[in-house]
Amino acid sequence: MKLVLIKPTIGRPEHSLYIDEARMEPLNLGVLAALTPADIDLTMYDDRCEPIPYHLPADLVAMTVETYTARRSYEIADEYRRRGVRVVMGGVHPTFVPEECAAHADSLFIGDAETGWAELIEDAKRGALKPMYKGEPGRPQTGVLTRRDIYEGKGYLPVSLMQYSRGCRFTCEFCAVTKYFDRKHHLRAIDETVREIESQKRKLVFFVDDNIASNREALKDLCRALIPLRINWVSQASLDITTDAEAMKLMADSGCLGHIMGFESITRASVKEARKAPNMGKFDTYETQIRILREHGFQTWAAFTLGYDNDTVDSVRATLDFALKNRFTFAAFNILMPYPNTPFYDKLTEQGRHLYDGKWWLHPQYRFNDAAFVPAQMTPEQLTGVCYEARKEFNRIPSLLWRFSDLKTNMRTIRRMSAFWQFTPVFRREVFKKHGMVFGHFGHK
Ligand code: B12
Ligand code: SF4
Repeated sequence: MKLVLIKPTIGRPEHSLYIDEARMEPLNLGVLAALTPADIDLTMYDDRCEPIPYHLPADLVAMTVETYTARRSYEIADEYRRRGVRVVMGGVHPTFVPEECAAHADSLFIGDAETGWAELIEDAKRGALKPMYKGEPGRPQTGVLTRRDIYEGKGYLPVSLMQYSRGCRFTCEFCAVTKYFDRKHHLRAIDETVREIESQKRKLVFFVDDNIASNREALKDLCRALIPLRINWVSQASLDITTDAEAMKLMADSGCLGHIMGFESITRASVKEARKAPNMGKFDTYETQIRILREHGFQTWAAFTLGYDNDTVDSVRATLDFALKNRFTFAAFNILMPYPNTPFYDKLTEQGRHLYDGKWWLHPQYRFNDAAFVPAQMTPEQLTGVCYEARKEFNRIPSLLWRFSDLKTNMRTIRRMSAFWQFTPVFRREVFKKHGMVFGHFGHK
């Protein structure tokens, strides 16, 4: 049986083609490949950087689908199915809105693939696919190493993606992770995580854990195991970890360069509205947390979500000033987005504040980075505009140089300097390329 794995792209700019220069290895497809029995002939296509060769033989197509890539996924699936090829979809979007995806797939996979994928493959071989399979969210990759051979030649950023844990104990209102993992945090065995690092050549690792700081003791155990490996690593961590001096030191000692950290908002009222518990401790507009991060030399990617009921055009501009003042290595000025099956989505439904019929990801008029709901103190256009303005200002060349010249973080060591120049300009370019993108390749239809 010939199995084709596909990572769909989001879409394309209004009048040109699009290649995602910041593309990273699709870990879920490497895991899926590893879980696939050895007698299956498999290939992976990444729609972010190569055309899908529909004409080549395929018996089963398996796609990973997020809300942002749903529209494009349906286009690809429809084309394969028109040619008589069976399609299965899995990932966060099919798990949350199966009824929508079912119209474009022969079979859906709900939840994590570790349990259930082998059964699906067996059924596919016999020509007896069931309409739906369910895998329980749980420990990542028990006994399985990611198949990295499928990434070769695809031009991914030079960083190896892997996972130590899944899920998060917090319940932020906008986050899709809480419902998916039901607030549970699942750990991969440390020796298997170490084996995964040793099984590949790169010395820079991105642990794509939803929140690597969700279980502090487990994080410390990981750091202790990483120290002898002499790698550098980055991940995603909640800000409350700065209150744990031992964890901070262990992270620094084990080669951590920094994290993507959800600051979300610089006003306490909005942090409360977001139910962002890890940011709610002593609220001195993050002065203490940022000081501690800087003392450890962390290169922080600050993530903001903008458009809370307390937010105004001026508060978004103040967020930009805050990000520049603190010279973050990178900052994402994301508009608060209603992802399906989140408490934020349900709140907007109750309040009748959705735009684009509540399905922005399918709407032909919706463009990447547009507000998809009616904010309380701005028009949707104002929110879209001021967030774009913040991205533009933050990414101006003088701002890039100002951020780089921080002796405590980006200029602290040669390794950090090179990490800054290797990644920040690419992310910066993508911000502009992605802005206003049409979803799918035939977005106007
Ligand atoms: C790492 C990561 C990133 C990386 C991307 C890395 C890469 N390879 O490109 C970075 C930081 C760049 C990123 C960017 C963004 N991300 Co992101 N990201 C993640 C994160 C934390 C982990 C994903 C991961 O690799 N997990 C490890 C793999 C092994 O697990 P998995 O993907 O869940 O796959 C398992 C199952 O879902 C299932 N499965 C998945 N696909 C399939 C397919 C089949 C056929 C089957 C059978 C099973 C199956 O089996 C897998 C193994 O168990 C997730 C959170 C999450 N838990 O999903 C958010 C997440 C996917 N991201 C999200 C978002 C919103 C974004 C952004 C849009 C943010 C922004 N505003 O810019 C961007 C753009 C995304 C894009 N499509 O271009 C949201 C998506 C919400 C949604 N409803 O779709 C998530 C869920 C985070 C959240 N808190 O809500 N992201
Ligand atoms: S801390 Fe991060 S991963 Fe955890 S629920 Fe909040 S946004 Fe999601």
